[in-house]
Amino acid sequence: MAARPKILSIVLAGGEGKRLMPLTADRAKPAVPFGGNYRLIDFVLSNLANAGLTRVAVLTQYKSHSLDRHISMTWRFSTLLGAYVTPVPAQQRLGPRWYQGSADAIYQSLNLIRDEDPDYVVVFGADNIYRMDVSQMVDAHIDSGLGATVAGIRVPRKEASAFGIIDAAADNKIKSFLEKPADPPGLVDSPDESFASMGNYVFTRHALIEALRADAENPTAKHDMGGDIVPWFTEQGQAQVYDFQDNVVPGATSKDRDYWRDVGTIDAYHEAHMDLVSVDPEFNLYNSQWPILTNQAQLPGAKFVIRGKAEDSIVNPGCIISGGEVDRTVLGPNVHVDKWSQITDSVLMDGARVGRDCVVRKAILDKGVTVPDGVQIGVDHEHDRARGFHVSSGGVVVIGKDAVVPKD
Ligand code: ADQ
Repeated sequence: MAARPKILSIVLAGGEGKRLMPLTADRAKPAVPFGGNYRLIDFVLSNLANAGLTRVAVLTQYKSHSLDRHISMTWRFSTLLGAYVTPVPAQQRLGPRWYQGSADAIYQSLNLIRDEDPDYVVVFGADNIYRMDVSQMVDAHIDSGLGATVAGIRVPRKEASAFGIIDAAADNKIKSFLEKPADPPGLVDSPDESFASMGNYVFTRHALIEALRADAENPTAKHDMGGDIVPWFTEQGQAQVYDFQDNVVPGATSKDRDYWRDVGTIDAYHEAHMDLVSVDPEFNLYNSQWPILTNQAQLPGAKFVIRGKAEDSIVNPGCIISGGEVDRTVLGPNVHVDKWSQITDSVLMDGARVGRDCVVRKAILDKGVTVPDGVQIGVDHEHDRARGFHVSSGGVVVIGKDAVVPKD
């Protein structure tokens, strides 16, 4: 039997996530809580782990403390089989500079590739919500014999300028790749859609090293995976696309099998939460055949007293709904909602406290936010702005970590 190829996975987790402020005010974007008890990075790490890819380096840079802590407390594989997830902070190994871009992050970490000596390198982003059996993409890469494989998905053309856009031949070979074009081309068979890069790649090791060296020596490069490395492989005729539609994950529903969201903005982040809560959800967190894994706190079950109720909502352990009403909302662990309060279309993170007679509408309350009795949030956006809350273009009100909202 031929030896199995060795694979090292690198997760790019150094993104600043400016558009998610204030949720990223003191944590890296991949550490932003999601879905009540997860962090964004748990989705990619679960996809790798469930696919059997268990040698994983997570490159961190920006405000990485809570990310490092989460990874080291949660992602502990058995070392007996050489499995690991290790956070690798920027170390200035090649001189006194932080990572200039995502490609430079890998270039500055080439020692990891030398040490692990893999045949193939999987490079995935850390900020997306989806399920994917990464091993199927690796197999497609190995079969192609090419240097690079880019995961691709159809997205609405009107949103496509946020992505790398792929034009592929019938045999999946990438003919052109435009990173975030102002006027993205539509697909021939579907002009209102474009074929976007998911920011997930598989490389043959020696080809990746060659591309990173060429990039490091190029004075005009931005040292970006999408902006420089994928176009380099495309020019060499060495890049193919892997269509996400071809990926089959056990237990996926007909609704969520193609689900992939970039939650880079407050509105997208809020919308992705709403995708979790309906009866027949757009994204089903309850697929036990491809579990999304995380670190669960030791807490008692959620409790509902004095006619407190929650509908179309996710309520985590430790919550107490004491007389309040919660609708279309995700409550993280240890949230309390008091009498006569109404919470709708919202996300309340770990430890948030809502007093009596409050209204919270279409809002995101970061960890530990306190809402005193009688306060309204998301009812009058002028008032929300005047109190210093962020209001997104889609009308989502965000209150930063540990804030105590002033009494009206
Ligand atoms: P963006 O998401 O805009 O586009 P980027 O900001 O580079 O690209 O983020 C990609 C990943 O790299 C994220 O997980 C981020 O955390 C991480 N990252 C960013 N800068 C980093 C750094 N200096 N060090 C370490 N990690 C870093 C990319 C592609 C597009 C594609 C979209 C899909 O460039 O082609 O369409 O992802 O979301």
